[in-house]
Amino acid sequence: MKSVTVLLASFALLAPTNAHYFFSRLILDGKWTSTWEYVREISPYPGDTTKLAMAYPNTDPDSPDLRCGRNATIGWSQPKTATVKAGDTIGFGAAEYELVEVPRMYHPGVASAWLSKVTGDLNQYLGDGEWVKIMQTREREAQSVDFTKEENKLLYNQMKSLWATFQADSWNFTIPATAPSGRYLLRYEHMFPNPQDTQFYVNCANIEVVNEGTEGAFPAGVKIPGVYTRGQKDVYFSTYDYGLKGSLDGYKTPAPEPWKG
Ligand SMILES: *[C@@H]1O[C@H](CO)[C@@H](O)[C@H](O)[C@H]1NC(C)=O
Ligand SMILES: *[C@@H]1O[C@H](CO)[C@@H](O)[C@H](O)[C@H]1NC(C)=O
Ligand SMILES: [Cu+2]
Repeated sequence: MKSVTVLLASFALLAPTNAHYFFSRLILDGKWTSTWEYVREISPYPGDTTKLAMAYPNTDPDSPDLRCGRNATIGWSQPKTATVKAGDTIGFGAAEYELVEVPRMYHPGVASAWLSKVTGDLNQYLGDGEWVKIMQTREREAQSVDFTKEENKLLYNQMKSLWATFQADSWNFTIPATAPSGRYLLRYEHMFPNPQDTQFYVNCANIEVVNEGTEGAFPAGVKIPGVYTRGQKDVYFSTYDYGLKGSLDGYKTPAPEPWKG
């Protein structure tokens, strides 16, 4: 009896820790780069000495940590800068960490990518300028996990699989073709909506955009924090309401709309 209890207890422990992730690997030229190679390193959740402390989500929509993750308002780890052509595909991959073989976006939710143009040193930039959204997910799309494949069957969850990124280990998107050449901080956000504490998984990479075609004007953006208000209904809600309905009908993703270039 005792061993059954111990076994159940350890499963209970595993469940929530498996549900966290971070995006430390930039996907560049179709390849996964190393952890923190191009992405600003974050700090572990204070007081948690396990490796899982790195994956702890941000839940304060008013904290500067909403920009690039915990303690990453400057690029103290001095990541490299990735060169990418305007119009090309780039992406973020989830990190490997203890207990998890393939880290995935285990939560239902909305992913987005953002650019902030930097004039000085990328690693010194506080991210306190304007941010322009360039990608946002909602319902399933071509790169969503194919749950009909044998190897993905166990990943399926009827309540959560409506959302594009559910169980994906990475996400790819394009840099707008008219984005002006220059240095940018590229931010990826995976938001797990909750009625109380919505979880924000955010990371930032250094990129240099090279535009060999037609440059447009970089549009006005928003400030982060400031983009979300605690309680706003497209960010603070239960994804189960949609799971029960079996559709995302009536759900509108949070503003601003992505700039397509
Ligand atoms: C993103 O691109 C990388 C590199 O091509 C690939 O390994 C990964 O599977 C892609 N992610 C998705 C969700 O399609
Ligand atoms: C933030 O990062 C710096 C640089 O690594 C480190 O010295 C400091 O302890 C970190 N602060 C927190 C709260 O983790
Ligand atoms: Cu979580």
